[in-house]
Amino acid sequence: MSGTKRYSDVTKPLSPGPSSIQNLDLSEVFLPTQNHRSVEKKPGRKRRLWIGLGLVLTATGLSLLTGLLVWNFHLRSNVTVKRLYVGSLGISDRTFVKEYEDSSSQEFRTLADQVSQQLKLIYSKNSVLAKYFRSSSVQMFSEGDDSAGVVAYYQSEFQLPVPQQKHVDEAIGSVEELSRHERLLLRPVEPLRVRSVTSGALDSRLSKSSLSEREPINVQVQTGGEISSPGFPDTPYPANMYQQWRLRAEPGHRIQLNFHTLILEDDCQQDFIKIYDSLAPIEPRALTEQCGYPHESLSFLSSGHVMLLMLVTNEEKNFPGFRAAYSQIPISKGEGCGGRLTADKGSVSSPFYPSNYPPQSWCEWNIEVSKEKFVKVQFETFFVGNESKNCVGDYVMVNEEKLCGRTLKKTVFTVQSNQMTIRFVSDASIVDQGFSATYEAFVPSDPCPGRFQCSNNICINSTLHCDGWNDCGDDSDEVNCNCEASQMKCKNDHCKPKIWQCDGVDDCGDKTDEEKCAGSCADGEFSCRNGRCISENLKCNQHDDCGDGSDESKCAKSLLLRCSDFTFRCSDGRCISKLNPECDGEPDCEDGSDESNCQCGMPPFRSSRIVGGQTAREGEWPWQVSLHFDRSKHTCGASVLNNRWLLTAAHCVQDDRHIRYSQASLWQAFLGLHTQGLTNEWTVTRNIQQIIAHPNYNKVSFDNDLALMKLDSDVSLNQHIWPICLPSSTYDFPAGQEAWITGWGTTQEGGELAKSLQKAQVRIINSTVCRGLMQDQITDGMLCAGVLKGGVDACQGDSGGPLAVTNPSGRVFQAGVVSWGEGCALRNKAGVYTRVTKFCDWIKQQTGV
Ligand code: 4AZ
Repeated sequence: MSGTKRYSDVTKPLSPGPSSIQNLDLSEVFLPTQNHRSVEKKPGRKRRLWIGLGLVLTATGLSLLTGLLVWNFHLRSNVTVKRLYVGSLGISDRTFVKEYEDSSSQEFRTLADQVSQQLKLIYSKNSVLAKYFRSSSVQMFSEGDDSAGVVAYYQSEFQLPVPQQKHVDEAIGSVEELSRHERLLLRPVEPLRVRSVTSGALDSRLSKSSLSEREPINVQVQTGGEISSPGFPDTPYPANMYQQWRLRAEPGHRIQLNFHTLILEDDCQQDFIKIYDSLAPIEPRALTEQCGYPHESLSFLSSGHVMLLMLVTNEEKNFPGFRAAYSQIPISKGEGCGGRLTADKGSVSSPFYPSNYPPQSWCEWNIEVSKEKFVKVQFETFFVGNESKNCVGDYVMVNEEKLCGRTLKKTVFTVQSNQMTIRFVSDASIVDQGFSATYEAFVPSDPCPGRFQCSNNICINSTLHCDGWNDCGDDSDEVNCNCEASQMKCKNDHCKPKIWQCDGVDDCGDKTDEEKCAGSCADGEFSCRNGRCISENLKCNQHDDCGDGSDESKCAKSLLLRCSDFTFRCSDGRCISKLNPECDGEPDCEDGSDESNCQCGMPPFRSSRIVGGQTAREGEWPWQVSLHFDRSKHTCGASVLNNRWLLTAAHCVQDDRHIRYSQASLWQAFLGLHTQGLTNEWTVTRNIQQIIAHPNYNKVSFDNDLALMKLDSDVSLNQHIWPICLPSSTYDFPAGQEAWITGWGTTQEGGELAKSLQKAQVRIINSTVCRGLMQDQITDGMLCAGVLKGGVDACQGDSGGPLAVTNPSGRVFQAGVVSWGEGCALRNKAGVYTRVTKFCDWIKQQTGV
């Protein structure tokens, strides 16, 4: 099989050539100038001469421009370009023989010839295609999906005028339809029974003349294995190249391709991978395109027994590349997709969830619950195709309602009957992660037995009703409440815990909980971070009225300011007023230093026990580390700072009377781990070479509870092992902000360690409020977070792990290190964390991170 050729958009200038600009007849365009002059007032002689000269020049310019436009139009409409279309043609009345794999065999050439003639005949049925078609060549054959038949992969060349490109693309698109109706096309030579034809224009980025195409790599998938980009993991991938991996499984199977690592340049115009549900890069069969460091599920499935992976790189900035594992899965009839469900409660999800669903899937679940009940379904996650009016492409159908897009406005759907049909359909291209949902039967008179029903039909625990939190998502659990003694009533009738009053966070939503506070600013005033009050009108006026830049920190434009504790310092030493400018996707410093060093904090998956938490998804927290002591069990958590350094708590590495916790050689770090005791291909274990506990760690107060661990050798970063971003010392984590804690700590005080990594959401708590809650034990180096109504917290064994906050551009920063607390998850108690921003300089000094 020969590889695909280079695809130059060869331009063929017909007439006129560029020299004809000079040949344009300019004489008549001078006329208006002369006419014009005759109606003018009489200026002086010299002035007249200048005006005349000016007019002549203007007219010449105009005529040249007109000439150019005419020439350009004329030329463009006559220039023809070569356009290549890649396609596949299924033949049902041939049986695949080994010789078809050898392009020099007689059998290959005979069938290739027949296919080319067949294509010519197909194109001849369409006037547009017939006019511009030049030739076809067959690149390879594969066996048909169900072992019967043969699939030919070909390339057809068309020579067409530029303006016709769109029409030809459309006509090519219609070939699929055309061939569907006319099965026996070839006459007078031996006819081929054509089962299907699919084709599309070649991706234009493959036409760059600088690209060097490598020999395609053929991969037999049967026994499973791994593929990786050239040079991985030791050197970056080569520049300017185009490599194909052609994966083939046994007929009757599909291929699963799981990326362990995928790190390319951010710009898909430069470097990218593309996966096709075919052996050739046929655009209507493209499943995905990826570049940068993707955050989505990187597990892909084909519909049949072939798949193509393509890597294209350009000359600059080469990154590590990828490593992916492949395997084959038998295609069975049911495949766990669809069926009859008769239980009163259950769950459904798209095929292979949380992997991306395969193309051309069709599943139908028929739910039938007890006669006197109705059914409701709640979607937990929903990533199904693009949102469009009629959901063309991939969709979910709940009874007659079609759903598509990448989150739903409504998540609960109810039917007033005991039957519900859920259908999932995916088309032939571009796949996504799919959906997961739970369904439940309910008695019509009591839709949420024992629970509270929100206006959006979600049922929540009754204890969450009127607790100050918007648990329904539409606030319906927080309206019309009778406030308890421990709560205050906001003007908008919401009840909020009294301890949230005057904590600097607008908990009510109408600021009533922040009014009439000692030292608070009056109405119409802005409260600066340094405590000053200034008029609201002075905000964002390009002047530092607060004196700490905070009145200019959330404005469209950032100011260059005198440096203070609240201003970000660029590498060039200058300070800017924008709050948290680092890694927010916008260069703010003149030297761009706020956006350098930003290859951190991107979790690979979009996220939809610790106490009160839930099991994390595998790979969701790639910076989370499990520290094992004395080769026994999990003892503390830590976070990945780079390929050599971890951050943990100093109290984890303090000797006690019997045990030398400070001895590096007794510790082991597990990176990329999800379940304790279950290491897999993603997990990396390292011994610890060095431990640096903070020199001012205070055993009594837990002040400065921070330590660094150096691994005994570098780890290679990948989708399962990735550093979290360290904030600069001026980074602001305001009270009320949502944060995540993760770890394998006990799921209740004095309980058992968790087996799988747990995650839980907490909120940053104002330090003044926290001092009140924690008997004044909170120092400037500590940060409080938690859920004051109780039930959610870090606990024993979570120590050393990160308190993580996502910035608006999706990067995750480490706000704290799990340090201490009074018990775990108690009501009106906070979890206490080491405040990372206080220790940036120390960390940098010790590790260079
Ligand atoms: C611990 O012992 C621990 N509730 C960590 C955090 C908290 C309590 C205990 C916070 O590692």
